[in-house]
Amino acid sequence: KTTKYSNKTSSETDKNVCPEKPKDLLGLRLGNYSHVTKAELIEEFTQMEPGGHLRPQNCTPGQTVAILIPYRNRNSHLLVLLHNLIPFLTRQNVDVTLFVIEQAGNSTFNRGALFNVGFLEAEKFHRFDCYILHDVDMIPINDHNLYRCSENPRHFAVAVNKHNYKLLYSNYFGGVVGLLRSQYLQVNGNSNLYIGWGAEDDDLLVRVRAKNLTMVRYDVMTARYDMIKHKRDKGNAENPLRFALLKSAARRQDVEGLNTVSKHYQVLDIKLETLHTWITVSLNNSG
Ligand code: NAG
Repeated sequence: KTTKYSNKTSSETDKNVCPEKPKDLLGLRLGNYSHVTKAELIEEFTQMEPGGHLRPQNCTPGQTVAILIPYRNRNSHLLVLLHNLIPFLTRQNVDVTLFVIEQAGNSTFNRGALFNVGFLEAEKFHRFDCYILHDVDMIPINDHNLYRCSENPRHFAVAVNKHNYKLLYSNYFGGVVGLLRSQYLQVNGNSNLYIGWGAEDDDLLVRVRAKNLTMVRYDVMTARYDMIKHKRDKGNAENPLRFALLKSAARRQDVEGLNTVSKHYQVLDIKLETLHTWITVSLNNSG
């Protein structure tokens, strides 16, 4: 089996186009949080093609989607995410490739830069139509929360159990968001300057709005997530500079982001595995 991406849009192919909304979606359901091993997932998900590519067998979706998952040392969370996400995406008829972007070493975690790296590295495989930026601990629990991109960037993780399934604050843009490829380029991706925890997601929303895009959301019933409980990660301390950085978000937007990330990273390894494409990068946070 080899991974194949169609280079035609669905309207150009004679194969039947997938319906925008599949009929057999489950709606709100319970997540599966049982312990699972990678071997068990590989055995269960025979529909996966190398590199973590999944696509419907009987129709062609209108978009190709890449899900980018920044990662370090959270194996059990990743396995639970995949255990839930792969069946969810299968039911949603998504043509999707899963990318894990692992920050190597002990340097402080930089979520924004990892998304930029994921975008650039994913583009070397395929120009995906839609990029979904996904935390490793966010489990979507309603199938109607369709993983596709639209005219405006979407905030997917609206209602999270940790916050009683309510929106945390009106400008919250964290957890899971989706942008068309063209939108990610337009906003110049994420900032690379947020080292440690906090506010890189707020910065992304500033960038979105500064380019006259609006954030869109589904309702709190649809856009529901369970967050896997965990303690603050080592190597991801709260960033004390985040408030100051956030103030200059719009000013920095065009000179710092996707267009400057290449000087911050080095790819150490890329593996096309069954469940995902795994990209290990070393980040040089000082550049
Ligand atoms: C906010 C953070 C944001 C984070 C959210 C949920 C700031 C300025 N923003 O307070 O990055 O996603 O909490 O944990 O710290």
